[in-house]
Amino acid sequence: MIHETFVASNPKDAYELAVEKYGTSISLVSAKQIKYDDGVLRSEITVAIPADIYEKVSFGEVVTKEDEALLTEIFELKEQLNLMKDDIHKEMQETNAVVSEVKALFMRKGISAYWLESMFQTLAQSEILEDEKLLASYLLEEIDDALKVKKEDLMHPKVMMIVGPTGVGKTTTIAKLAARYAYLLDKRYKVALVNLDSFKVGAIEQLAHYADIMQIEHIVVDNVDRFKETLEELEGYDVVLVDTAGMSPYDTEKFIQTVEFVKTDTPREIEVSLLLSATVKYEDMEDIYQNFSFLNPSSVIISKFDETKHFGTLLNFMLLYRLPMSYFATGQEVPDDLLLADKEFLLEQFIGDIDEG
Ligand SMILES: Nc1nc2c(ncn2[C@@H]2O[C@H](COP(=O)(O)OP(=O)(O)OP(=O)(O)O)[C@@H](O)[C@H]2O)c(=O)[nH]1
Ligand SMILES: [Mg+2]
Repeated sequence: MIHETFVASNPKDAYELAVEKYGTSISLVSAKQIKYDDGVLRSEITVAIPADIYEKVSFGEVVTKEDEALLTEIFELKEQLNLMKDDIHKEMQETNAVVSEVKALFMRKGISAYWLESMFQTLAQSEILEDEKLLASYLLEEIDDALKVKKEDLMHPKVMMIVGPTGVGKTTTIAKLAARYAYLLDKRYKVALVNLDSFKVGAIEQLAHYADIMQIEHIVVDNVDRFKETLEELEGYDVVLVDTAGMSPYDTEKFIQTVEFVKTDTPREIEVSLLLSATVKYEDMEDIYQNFSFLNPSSVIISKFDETKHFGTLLNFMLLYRLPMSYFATGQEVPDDLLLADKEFLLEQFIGDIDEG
């Protein structure tokens, strides 16, 4: 095995650079967050590459100097054309009062100029740009189209792992989901809880407390081998819910440990859900997503819906990252404060906020 280090702004991008170069047969050796001399925090990922793959990639194909020069020239021309196109659209947007007004309103509510401008570009010369109400409804429809919902699917047995920053409501949401699957649906599913959080004082008791009330299986696991065994032992269960320790998006050590759990070779695929709080500010949301995306979440659960009236930031995040939403947590009450993710519900909140100006 040969080791090579890749650097990017977050662990996932660094890992993807490695995969892009060497394919998926690499394995992760270490990951660090390092502040460089320019003051910027970067992620360094070291991977091990099988020797034959390393040689093939390093000495395999030879691109001639002429090919390289031609490709660079084509790329630069394309860039110039794109810049010219952007300038024309920008001028049109700046001189149209309806567009400026609607853009300012949506931006005040958290939607990014980037997304709005791309929408206005697709409307160039359309009459929609002449009428504020029409334009606002068009944008709302586009938001509706872009949002994705992951339908609840309990047809097949599943292992659902919830990850997310500290204190967002992972354990509370697991308890709500456990109650929902075990008692509140037409069919009563056989549910077990697995707790990987042996970091936080009281974490074991917190989940055990809910498990005792609901009378469902609860197992604490602190290493990957035991996790694999536990999932095998729980094969007869319909749903295994896995609680994890809260992680700062910058705590690379915990990420590596969690990746090891996610990668565990088990007969059932581990479905990772990222829990995000609706109250987080946009920059943090992006940092959280970029770091947690390393764990390959297949859906997002939004918590603390009840703690804000402003959903623009959340919508903007969803527009850019296009992750399917699965559930909304709307308060502290177990099991009541949980809803299936619903675009209409989210948009209604947003429209309410827009109507207030
Ligand atoms: N208002 C509100 N509070 C919530 C919601 N979900 C969880 N909480 C509260 O948030 C606090 C933290 O919840 P936990 O479930 O312990 O959060 P966690 O993500 O497991 O925390 P760590 O394990 O420490 O990372 C508790 O007081 C919960 O009652 C929600 O949807 N709305
Ligand atoms: Mg917890």
